[in-house]
Amino acid sequence: MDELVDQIRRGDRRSLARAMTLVDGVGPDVTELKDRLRQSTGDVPWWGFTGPPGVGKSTLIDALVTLLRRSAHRTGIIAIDPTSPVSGGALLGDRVRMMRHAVDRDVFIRSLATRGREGGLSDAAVHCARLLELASYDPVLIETVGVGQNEVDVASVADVCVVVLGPGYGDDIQLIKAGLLEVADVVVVNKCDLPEAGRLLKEVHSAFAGIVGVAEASRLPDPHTPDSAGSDAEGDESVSASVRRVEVLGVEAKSGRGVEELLDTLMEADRVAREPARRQSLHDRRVLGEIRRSAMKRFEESLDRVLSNPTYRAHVDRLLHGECSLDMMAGRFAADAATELYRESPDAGDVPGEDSA
Ligand SMILES: Nc1nc2c(ncn2[C@@H]2O[C@H](COP(=O)(O)OP(=O)(O)O)[C@@H](O)[C@H]2O)c(=O)[nH]1
Ligand SMILES: [Mg+2]
Repeated sequence: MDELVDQIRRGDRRSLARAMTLVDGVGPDVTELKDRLRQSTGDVPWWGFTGPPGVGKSTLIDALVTLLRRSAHRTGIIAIDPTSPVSGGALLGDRVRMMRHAVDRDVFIRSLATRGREGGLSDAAVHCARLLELASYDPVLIETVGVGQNEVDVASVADVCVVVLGPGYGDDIQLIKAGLLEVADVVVVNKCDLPEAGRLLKEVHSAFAGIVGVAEASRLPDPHTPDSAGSDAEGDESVSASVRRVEVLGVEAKSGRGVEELLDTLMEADRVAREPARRQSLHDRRVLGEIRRSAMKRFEESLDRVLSNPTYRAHVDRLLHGECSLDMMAGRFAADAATELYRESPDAGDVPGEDSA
């Protein structure tokens, strides 16, 4: 384990690739590796790119990586596709689009498929991103499909979140606004070479740009306000902890037009994300997300076991005969599931630093 970690730190790509396969699995060794990763990373902001399939995320990332390489940034990329199996078409497409970087030793691209993964995606992305960070890739870019109601919740593990839209892809601004505004730092309208893009960019501008009243529903509070959208720095103090400014940019990923401006914006957001207090809160959020996902998984498994127990037949009858409310019954099952969990792992009460009640 120590040797593997050392080799990754020294930049050995094969060890890195092997570790990425490892963290995708389970077992005591893997748990130890994951714990090590969690303890030795958290300094590098991760940039998330999300948007509908075909909007040009991979092309955009490719263009950004070209610029990042010019300024000697070693860049790690995780490309996630919720529909295709690992060897499938879309991921292959991503690889092809980023192929010119594939031979670059200072660029590392990892594809993750979500099929058959059942919610483990955020964790898989987190572990892989940490591995990239351990191998001194900075920044780490995560590409993920999704817009609106997004069950692939990878945007929530990114520290800098870019939503990519384009003509014909995600024109339903209201839906997008509802689903992603609270996580977006930057909204990019791609394919501005196409005539229909103008109208979309206008719409997006009026829906998103300069918004400073966005509640950070899914993020920990912070005074994150990149200020290149025109306001003076003096306004920053007055912005409360629960609001944030969303940048809007139009680009042509294919030709590279506008990508430099986007990179400037991202670099500024990255700089803000590195400020110690902000860094701490982002890292806490990430780790809390891990704890939550793991706890929920255990609870759901326990609840399923409890619900499948035949002795609960009688309780169902009581509910059907109106002898108790659904709330009462659900509370009872939930409590039983929690009790079962506690029985299975009594040491869960012995988390260091906890006072027992
Ligand atoms: N016209 C135009 N097409 C683009 C642009 N950027 C990407 N594309 C094309 O859009 C398609 C999907 O791109 P891709 O990067 O794979 O999208 P992803 O699914 O979001 O990763 C490809 O055929 C790209 O060549 C652009 O700026 N203008
Ligand atoms: Mg792609």
